[in-house]
Amino acid sequence: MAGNRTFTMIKPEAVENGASGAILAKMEASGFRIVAMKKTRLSEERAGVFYEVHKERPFYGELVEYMSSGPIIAAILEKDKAVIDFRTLIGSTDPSEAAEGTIRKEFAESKAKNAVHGSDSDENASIEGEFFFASDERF
Ligand code: IDP
Ligand code: MG
Repeated sequence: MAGNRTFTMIKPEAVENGASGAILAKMEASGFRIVAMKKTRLSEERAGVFYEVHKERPFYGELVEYMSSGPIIAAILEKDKAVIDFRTLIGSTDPSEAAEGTIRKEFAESKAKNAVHGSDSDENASIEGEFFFASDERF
């Protein structure tokens, strides 16, 4: 995956609240093209592997439990400077610190239940995309 792709998930509480359509519309309206997308549910084990980089953080157990608590929507997105521009679009991890107009400002409930995931580097975008999608699921 080149530097023009990122990976996102719409997290369980946003899917449950019926916000997926509005969130995806905001992504597309901001110039991100959907390369791959699926609705799925992470087992606790798979959520643990996905977030393994955070294993030593105090919120790891809570994060794994939450991310496996219900279905999510996973997607690969494409745009110039995808990783950095998408982080700008979603806003700060804690929605109380997120800028006006960002997805987390509008849709997140809390620092833990913060509506969306966005990759933090080109390398992780590639790893995370491969965690969910085969090459024949990308268009
Ligand atoms: P990011 O999603 O903005 O990149 P990270 O620091 O990578 O933030 O944390 C991954 C996820 O872990 C966050 O999106 C959030 O769901 C959860 N998280 C981060 N910090 C906390 C915290 O202090 N308490 C509870 N959950 C947290
Ligand atoms: Mg992160």
